[in-house]
Amino acid sequence: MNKKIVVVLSVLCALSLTVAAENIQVKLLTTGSDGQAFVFEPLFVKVKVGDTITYTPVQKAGHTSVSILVPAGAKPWKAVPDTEIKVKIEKPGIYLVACDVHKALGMVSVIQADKAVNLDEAKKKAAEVSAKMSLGKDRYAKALAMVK
Ligand SMILES: [Cu+2]
Repeated sequence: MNKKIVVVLSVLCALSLTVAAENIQVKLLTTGSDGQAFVFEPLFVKVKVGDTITYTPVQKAGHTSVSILVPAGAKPWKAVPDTEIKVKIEKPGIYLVACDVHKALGMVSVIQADKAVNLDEAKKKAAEVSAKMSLGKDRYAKALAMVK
């Protein structure tokens, strides 16, 4: 192949990757749209590596998005209470997320980025964390059941 064509194709490829990256919003709510208390909406999000997730505390109650488990090599995060945080997903796998303040009330969420390479580890950790909850004990399991 001609060198110029290779350069043009590489540039087009890089551009299409940039355009394809999405920004997904997850809301932190004291009362969810279905009436459930202390929820992330949606409970489960499937994204691609390179996408960004924005955690927005819509109702203020000290809600804060923190990572409970991230895949190997991914950066953990911890938001300031009642403050939006943008998390760029850079590694494939399962991410377990919780509200630092309302974790015991089952305020949790799960991200799947591309292939669920650490699913077994995530299930184990989710079971440990869920065992200490007083409400919403089944939420991590529900979210992990949506992993494909
Ligand atoms: Cu909260």
